[in-house]
Amino acid sequence: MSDTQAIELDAVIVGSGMAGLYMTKRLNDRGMKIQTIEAGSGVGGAWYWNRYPGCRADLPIIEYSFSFSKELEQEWDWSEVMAGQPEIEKYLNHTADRFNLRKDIKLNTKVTDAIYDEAANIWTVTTDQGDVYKAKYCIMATGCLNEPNYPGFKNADTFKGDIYHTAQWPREGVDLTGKRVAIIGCGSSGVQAIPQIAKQAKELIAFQRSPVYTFPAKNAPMNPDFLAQAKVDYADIREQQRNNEMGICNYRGPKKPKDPNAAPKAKPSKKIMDITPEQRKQEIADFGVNVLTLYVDTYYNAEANEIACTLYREYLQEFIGNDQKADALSPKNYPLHCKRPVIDTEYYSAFKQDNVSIVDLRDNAVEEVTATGLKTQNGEYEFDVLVYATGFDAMTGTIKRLNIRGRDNVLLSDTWKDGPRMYMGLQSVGFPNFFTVTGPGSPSVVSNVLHSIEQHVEWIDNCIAHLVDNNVATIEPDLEAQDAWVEHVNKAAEGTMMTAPTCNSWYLGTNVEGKPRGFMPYLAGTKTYREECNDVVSKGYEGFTLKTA
Ligand code: N01
Repeated sequence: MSDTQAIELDAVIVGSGMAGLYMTKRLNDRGMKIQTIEAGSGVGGAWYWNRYPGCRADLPIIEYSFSFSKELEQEWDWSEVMAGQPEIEKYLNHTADRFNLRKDIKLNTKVTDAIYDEAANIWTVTTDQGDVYKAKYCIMATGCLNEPNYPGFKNADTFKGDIYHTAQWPREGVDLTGKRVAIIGCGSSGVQAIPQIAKQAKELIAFQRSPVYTFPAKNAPMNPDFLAQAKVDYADIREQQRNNEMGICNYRGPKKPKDPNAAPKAKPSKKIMDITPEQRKQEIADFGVNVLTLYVDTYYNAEANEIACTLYREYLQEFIGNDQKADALSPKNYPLHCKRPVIDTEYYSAFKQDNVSIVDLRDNAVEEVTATGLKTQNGEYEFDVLVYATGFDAMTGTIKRLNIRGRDNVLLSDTWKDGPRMYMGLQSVGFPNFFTVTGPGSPSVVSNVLHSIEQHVEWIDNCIAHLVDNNVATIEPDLEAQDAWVEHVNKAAEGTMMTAPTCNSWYLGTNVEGKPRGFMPYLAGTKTYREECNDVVSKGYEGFTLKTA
């Protein structure tokens, strides 16, 4: 398509998940000429793609919902405490309709290139449908968990049965009734899918390389009185979320007046090292196994962590009863709190079913895929359906696969070859007027991500308004500020279990072969981060260079 056919815009937004929808609304409200481009056939991003059985939120939905519209808060009724994927997808579609966003969203379209022309100060964005857009601003709202990760097993394409990835589950669903199913992986996706698949399949074999520490989700149907009260309390709930470093306030309903005669309520200890072995067991008995996540010392003290891990394995052994299964399901060799927390609904119960078995890959690696199943070092397994629950090339995967070229035709993926480099997770040096919502170096996935999305979208929107109002042509970070920020992000994660030498995770990029190891999100907390972002603005966009037209 020649330049004469290019569509001129103020901004291109890539993606129509939670971030893309809200970004579209904000720029729309400003009267900007925009185009949002979406690869899927519907809006919703992660909640559009991840439609595997059992997929649901892992935070209370009252807090994992948009806060930007009081009307939306009041008119939407949630049916569960942690809503499932269909309900969240419906909510996001409602949001798109409610705010008239669809007119700006082009579905079934993938961005292929985004190239900056310095002389014209314009981004040219092209798509696989032959569209060419020319825009002053380019905003990546592509999410942190978008690019599916497939293990590079030998002969992967020789399998004759059906193959699915949890992150690309067919829209029409899959009937697994009576099938022999294999599932590889046990992160949040595998842990949610296994109990549901176990209900349908004739046989389910779970192949696990790093069994998880997982805790009961405690999901339940939404109590209508609780929801009604939450609607009354929303302003307060949001305020409390803003004052919490995770963007979560654990709303429990209205505060009840204290009974002066009531006995003081027992609380678990703060540190596992402060209590005796007997007290530890007693606290698990009193408060449930979730208590292990409450001991603060387990997050940074290796000895405290190992005590918690041992207690976890004992709890598991007792719950499962079957020695082979308990042993294969027991997380070992890496600390609790290394990977993203996993919560579940009846995950371990599923392994008590006779039709569910587990193959421990720790000393028994996958050798190859065969026409009828999988061959590991110690055995061969046959099945009809292969499900990859093997996660994502997280945080950088999507952006690095695009042909994004900044000043001097420099490829973004080249500048990120040793790990992503961004200032505040918002912008990279060499890519003026190019923003990333919840980019590497921001709290994003180590917080209530929707809370972080809203904060980022609002920051970017206000920034663009500032540029327009002040006749600023470009904004771009300074190299020193970016280097210092990357260092600051690394420091924030130092000494935690998330960067322990025995830890591997998608936060660190070690789940993808060849990806450089480095902790990508910013761990200091969303409240701290918001203050840092506001501080940058109050100091005249400190660390950024703004050039007037
Ligand atoms: O992916 P994961 P996920 N051979 O990377 C295994 C969000 N999410 O899709 O740990 C054998 O966590 C891998 O093993 P290992 C949430 O943020 C949220 O489950 O690398 N196994 C691991 O067990 C979450 O953290 C919800 O040794 C291989 C699994 O595959 C994030 O998405 C629901 C392998 C991948 O686990 C990612 O979760 C779902 C190989 N070659 C997801 N390669 C909510 O609840 C990988 N594995 C909102």
